[in-house]
Amino acid sequence: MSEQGLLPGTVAKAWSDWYDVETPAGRLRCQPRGRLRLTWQVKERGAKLTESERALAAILVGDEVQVRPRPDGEGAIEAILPRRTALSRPLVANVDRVLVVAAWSQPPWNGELVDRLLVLAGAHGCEGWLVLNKVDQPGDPEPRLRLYEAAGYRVWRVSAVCGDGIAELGAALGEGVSVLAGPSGVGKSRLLGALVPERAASIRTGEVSPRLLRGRHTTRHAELLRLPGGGFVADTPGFSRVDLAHISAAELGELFPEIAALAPGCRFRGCLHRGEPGCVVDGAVDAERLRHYRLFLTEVEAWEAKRY
Ligand SMILES: Nc1nc2c(ncn2[C@@H]2O[C@H](COP(=O)(O)OP(=O)(O)OP(=O)(O)O)[C@@H](O)[C@H]2O)c(=O)[nH]1
Ligand SMILES: [Mg+2]
Ligand SMILES: [Zn+2]
Repeated sequence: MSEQGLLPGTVAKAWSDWYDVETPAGRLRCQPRGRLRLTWQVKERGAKLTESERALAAILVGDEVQVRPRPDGEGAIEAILPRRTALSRPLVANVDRVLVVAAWSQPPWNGELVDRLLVLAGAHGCEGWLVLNKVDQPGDPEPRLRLYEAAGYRVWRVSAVCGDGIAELGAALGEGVSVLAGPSGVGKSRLLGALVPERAASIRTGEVSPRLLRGRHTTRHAELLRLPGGGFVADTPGFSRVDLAHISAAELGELFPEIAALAPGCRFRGCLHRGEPGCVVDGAVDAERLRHYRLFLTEVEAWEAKRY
């Protein structure tokens, strides 16, 4: 504990009116002191904040805080440290990596969603890792996985059911905050259970607050679980659709590492790789990845057109 009696902590769970904070002294239920102001500022995008920007202005799961423990075992959040990153879906601050989970063969590969999630992770300043779960299933996704590895992504082959690769993945998550993302049924929750056996057993979907009887209500955000070897991990519900708003067309090419690596060879600086003369990506980048890049490009341009 510091001289002033403050403990460092990470917000692990946000309820409607208090926060569970993981500290070196254990997990404390905390309320923010007075009118605590975020040192981190919502991006200056004009005076009017969107709904998601307002959400980001609150204390989030993943925020690093300083807590003053109280004799009753609860605590007061006295300060919030500057936020490094903030994902909006799920709403989690300081995410270091997004584990994009897909299944070995069932449910079938959804490359568009995988690429979307990898792009979003990169756009938020997080690493994107590809985690192929269910290696116990038949099938041969290896050629595809090697393609992602060649592009520069970290790829993991695991089975939440058989335990293959779980210890190695858990060890690699030993620092920072990781979030599981991906479509429904790929085994994110089961993977969380394999990574954090004792805590995951107590987590149920729709878990309700002990204060339910007083009116409010269930958790608002993802919950961070402490991994046995260090670091935190959060599950998210599966989804099939994510938007790429707030990414610029110029930025998008940077978020496909194999395209970014080739771009200096294109004739025009700022080439958007859409068939411009002297563009070198066609034939050099996997056709499916390139198709997704071009699909996302039309989307981000449509978002840009809406903004200006
Ligand atoms: N064969 C096999 N099945 C698995 C594995 N991991 C998960 N499953 C099964 O896949 C199904 C879906 O697993 P979940 O963990 O609920 O998937 P999820 O990604 O959390 O799905 P949502 O919560 O809907 O997003 C369950 O029947 C799991 O038992 C695995 O490694 N191998
Ligand atoms: Mg789940
Ligand atoms: Zn080009």
